[in-house]
Amino acid sequence: MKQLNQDSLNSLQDNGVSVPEYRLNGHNPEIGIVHIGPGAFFRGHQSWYTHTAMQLAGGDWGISCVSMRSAGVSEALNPQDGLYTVAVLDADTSYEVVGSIQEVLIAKEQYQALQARLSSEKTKFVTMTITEKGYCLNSEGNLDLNNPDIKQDLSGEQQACSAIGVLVEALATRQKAGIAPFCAMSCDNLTDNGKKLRNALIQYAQQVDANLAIWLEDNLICPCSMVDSITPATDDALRQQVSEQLSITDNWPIKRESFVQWVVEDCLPADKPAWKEAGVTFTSDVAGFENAKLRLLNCPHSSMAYLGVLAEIETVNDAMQQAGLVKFIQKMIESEIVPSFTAPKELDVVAYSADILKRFRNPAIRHLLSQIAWDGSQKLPMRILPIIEQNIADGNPIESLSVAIAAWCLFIRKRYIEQEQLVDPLADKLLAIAAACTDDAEQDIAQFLSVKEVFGNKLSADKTFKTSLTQAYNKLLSVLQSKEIPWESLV
Ligand code: CS2
Repeated sequence: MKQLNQDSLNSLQDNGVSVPEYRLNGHNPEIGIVHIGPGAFFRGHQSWYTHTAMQLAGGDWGISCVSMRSAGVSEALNPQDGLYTVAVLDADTSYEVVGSIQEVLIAKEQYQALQARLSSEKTKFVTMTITEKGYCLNSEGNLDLNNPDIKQDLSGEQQACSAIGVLVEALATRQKAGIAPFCAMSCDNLTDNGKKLRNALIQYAQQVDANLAIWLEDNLICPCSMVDSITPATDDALRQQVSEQLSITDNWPIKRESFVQWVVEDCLPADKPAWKEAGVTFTSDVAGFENAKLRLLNCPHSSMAYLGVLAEIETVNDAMQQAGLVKFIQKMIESEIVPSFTAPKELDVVAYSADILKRFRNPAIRHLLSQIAWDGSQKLPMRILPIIEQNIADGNPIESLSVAIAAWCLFIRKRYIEQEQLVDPLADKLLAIAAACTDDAEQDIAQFLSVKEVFGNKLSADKTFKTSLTQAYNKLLSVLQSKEIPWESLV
């Protein structure tokens, strides 16, 4: 079977598959964007949007995509000239070959080439999906100067290993060469992601060169954005499905649902891809959309992940088959999440939330709860804890949100007891707490709450939260033994 690449692209058109017309006959757009973090989400979302923009309006918006350490994506996509398939799996299935990626670099091994790309005048945007931990922030949202990667990069002894260190070095080169900064766009599930990125870059620059920091204050644009599309990890079943449908071998296709949304703060330079025509929403109220998405999608997602893993449920769709669990989540949404924020005027919260639960039921997508459970110490402060803080301040209930946090604590204990890997940058610390747990809810919860990196000073010391969390933990301990978990009795 032929391999997907520039040569085989022309023949694919005959299979009824959508192909990047701007790349037919060997034409390649020049690189105008560097993206850090070439995971499935980026390839199903931002890369696809830029591809769609070039399908509609052309332009030199090829992407150089950068992996900080791992060689996997480069080994898979470089032999394919950056081409890969997006399989949209929903009520209808469709396949699209995406052509926006022009090269894949590994920062660790191709550092000089990466710096050259980032410093080039032709690079107008740097986008990133580096996950919450990639920003190296502390619980106050500032750059964590004690983070080992940041410490190492600031010492200047070796090439930078953090995305923040890499980007500031390139920005310094641009300043010296009289080239304006690139527009830096965070595409991660962080509240105020653009502001946090901008702060991290400027705070890092302050440690290196006060002049550079001032120049960035004056010139650096970091729009906030909300990104959304459920994109589970690729598996062999998908590779096989794609090769059967396209009669071609694709080393690393991507699967996602048909829903896709990108809402960006309306402050981008004029010279940009035709993202608007490709469906990107530009608005001055990203925070409203971001709150709605983090609270109505990511919070239920993580809640289901921890509760589901405890109950040995495998996927989101499986969890949605448990009527009691769904009722629990619905009650959480209605009584505790919806009252916690103001949605943008144009968003019908009830319909939006119902639609999210429908997306969770997509039978064509196997989204592992264990994957969503990764990095809880980084995700909870973005998607659940701010709701709890807000509800305490407003005198609103926090019972079911406390159940979700208690489930996270018990999930860590489960990983410890079963000696399974805990994927989390704070794994060592959290597993040490799990090791000392005794089923004495008061004591166990006090230990978890002492992790300030997660709970911050305020929630760590909040009595209302502590009481509610202790009760939830006790309730979960008592129901998890049941054969049929009485989910509704949890609130
Ligand atoms: C999920 C998200 O893994 C997770 O934490 O909640 O990746 C979720 O699928 C996306 O944010 C959907 O846009």
